[in-house]
Amino acid sequence: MRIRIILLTFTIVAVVAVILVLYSKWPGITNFKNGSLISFETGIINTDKNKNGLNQDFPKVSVFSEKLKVPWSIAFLPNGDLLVTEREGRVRLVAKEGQLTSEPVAKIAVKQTAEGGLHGITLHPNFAKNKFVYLYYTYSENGGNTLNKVSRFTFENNKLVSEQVIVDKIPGAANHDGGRVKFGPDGFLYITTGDAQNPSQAQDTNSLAGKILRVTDTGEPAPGNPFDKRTYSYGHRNPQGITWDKNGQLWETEHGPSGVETGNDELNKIELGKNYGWPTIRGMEMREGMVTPILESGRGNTWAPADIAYLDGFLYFVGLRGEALYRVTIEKPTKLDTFFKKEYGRLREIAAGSDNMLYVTTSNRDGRGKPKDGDDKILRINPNRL
Ligand SMILES: [Ca+2]
Repeated sequence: MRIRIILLTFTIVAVVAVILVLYSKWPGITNFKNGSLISFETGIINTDKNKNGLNQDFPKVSVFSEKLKVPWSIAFLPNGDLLVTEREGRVRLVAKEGQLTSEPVAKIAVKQTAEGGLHGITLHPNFAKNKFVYLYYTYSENGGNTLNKVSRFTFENNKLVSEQVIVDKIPGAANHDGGRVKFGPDGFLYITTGDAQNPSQAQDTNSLAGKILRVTDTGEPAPGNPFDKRTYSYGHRNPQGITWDKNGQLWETEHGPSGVETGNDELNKIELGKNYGWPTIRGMEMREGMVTPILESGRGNTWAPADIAYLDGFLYFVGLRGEALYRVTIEKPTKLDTFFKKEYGRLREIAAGSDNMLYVTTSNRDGRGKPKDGDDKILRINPNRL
């Protein structure tokens, strides 16, 4: 009898120990804090605190949503849901808890090229009243040429309807199609355009290529623009990210040369009417009348920076070929911190949510990456835990 009790006790202790060890290593469970259970798979946190959008208990990184295909850009709806563009031409709805709605909000007839397709998305500053959503995408007039346009849609009953083109005939190509659209603190729409593989266009202030454009919400040149055109700044190769800091300063990320001259990716401080030098100067080269970047990746080193976001004194941007999250402070933007190098593959979009978390998309299904299980994903990153 006594031996049986000892054996039974021993067995129970062993089983409990095995369960505890397995539980601590289980990938679906990353954190217990304040009695809340956080699931790595869904990113859902079982606590009331996230309802007020100020929860700091999120893990360092969790998968917020998955099974997207080349998510290019995110816009947060007022209710916390997300609109996400997929490069093939779909706009998807992702609920604020991370569930992807199977039926797309819109299917856009894009021209897909190596880099072209459906790119940026942004909401009108007065979206709550007018329901306007803006998209940037690549198209063709006759099947042969490649161009880009920005259109305004109305969001109704979970669909995008009533397309109105506001800027078209932006030069396009297989590569260097720009594509970020965001409204600035001045209420005007900023549009990044690539040089469309024709570098000299970036220096022509009459061309829409290789620019940051600034337009009204109907696509007219914004009052106060230099050159009386849509051009806001010029001499850009392929700007992929823009954001404003707390002082209203505009920052931009831009791809440097590829191929044998690869590297020299740029972080620029953008000012009205300035020339950012492409293709005349590269890296930290200086030339009268041209602006040298604040920071660059160096010859032979690639970030391939996509979008950039500002949060709490920091600029965060993500790298495609660099496969990392990068961070600088706006006080000293020359010191670069690098996170998640090669952990999640190619990263394209980064947006700060109203919960002060960073939402980052992978781009491993774009033909240049190695897809992992569940790709492409939206990762939720807690900046307080970096
Ligand atoms: Ca430059």
